[in-house]
Amino acid sequence: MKRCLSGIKPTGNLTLGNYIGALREFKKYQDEYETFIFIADLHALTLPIDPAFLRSNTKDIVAFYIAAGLDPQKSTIFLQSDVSAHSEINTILENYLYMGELSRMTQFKDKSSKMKHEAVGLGIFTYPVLMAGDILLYNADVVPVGDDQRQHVELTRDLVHRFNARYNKEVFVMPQAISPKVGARIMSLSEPTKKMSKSDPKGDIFLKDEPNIIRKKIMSAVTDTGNEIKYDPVNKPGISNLLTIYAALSNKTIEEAEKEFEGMSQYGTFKKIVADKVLEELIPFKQRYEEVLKSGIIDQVLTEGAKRASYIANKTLRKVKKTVGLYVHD
Ligand code: AQP
Repeated sequence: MKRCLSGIKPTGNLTLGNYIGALREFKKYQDEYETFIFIADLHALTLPIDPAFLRSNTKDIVAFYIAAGLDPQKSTIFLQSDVSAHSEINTILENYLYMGELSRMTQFKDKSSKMKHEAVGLGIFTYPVLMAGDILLYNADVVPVGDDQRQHVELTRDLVHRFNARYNKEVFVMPQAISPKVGARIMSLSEPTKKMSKSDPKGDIFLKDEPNIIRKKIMSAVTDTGNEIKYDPVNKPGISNLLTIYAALSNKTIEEAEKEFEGMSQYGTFKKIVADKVLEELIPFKQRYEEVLKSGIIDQVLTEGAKRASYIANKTLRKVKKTVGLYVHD
């Protein structure tokens, strides 16, 4: 059976972007692939974060995974920090990626440009190495991600070519990034030329927001001065973003969604329909999330998940150690 792996880092409250670009997609794979979905908690340390928030947000994400339809019997749900092989393989793989390529990563450039040079942690620079290890430990064939993470999966592919060629054998499986056709990059509602992001929240819809807040945010989303509901990300980024959200949640193409609003000349009416669609999806989702939290199953899911994930990850780690010449003994 082919493998699927993905994760979310608990850096902030999850957004509608995380939901449409990633979370909502995961359950589609669990019947066809052996699926590993983790909480990238070590990655969350790459930016300053309050320890109590990190802990509670980690639990929240497990509950969100289950609420989004991941079945812990079918999918392995685990914490990155519970599987020490992630840190171990990171130490090895650091030697196979280069400073030049890491410094060209968009996420590193974006995040580090907002910090004082002296305060840019090493972890944010080497983030793609840890992420490559996450993927390669499980020999993942497919990696469902939103647009912003595709570059890191591409770098992992470069690493696989480099590593397998150096040792002249297929040590690692070549992973493939897959993103939803509609909604791989949801933009901020207040600055629709910027990605909706959980660690830099501007114009975000949070999955934990109350329905009245979500409606208010959508009704006050930035749009342009025209009145046509048309997909035109350059000239109408706000309307295009709302149209994308609507299309993604309705399982429609952008063209189908556009057709639905043909002739409508009131942005207010359009926004109300988008808000209804978002709430139709998020209200029951949040109820399921609350039920999961109440059910008290989270620790058990993570304990089981860590066992299953460690077994696979340690097997790969052992193979990698042998390949590079480390002395592996029983
Ligand atoms: N705006 C978005 N639209 C579509 N997909 C998105 N994703 C993130 N933002 C959007 C996808 O969500 C998954 C989890 O993301 P992550 O935790 O690995 O962090 P990220 O990609 O860096 O996303 P954020 O929310 O912007 O987090 P921070 O602010 O911590 O960096 C990924 O598959 C991502 O593509």
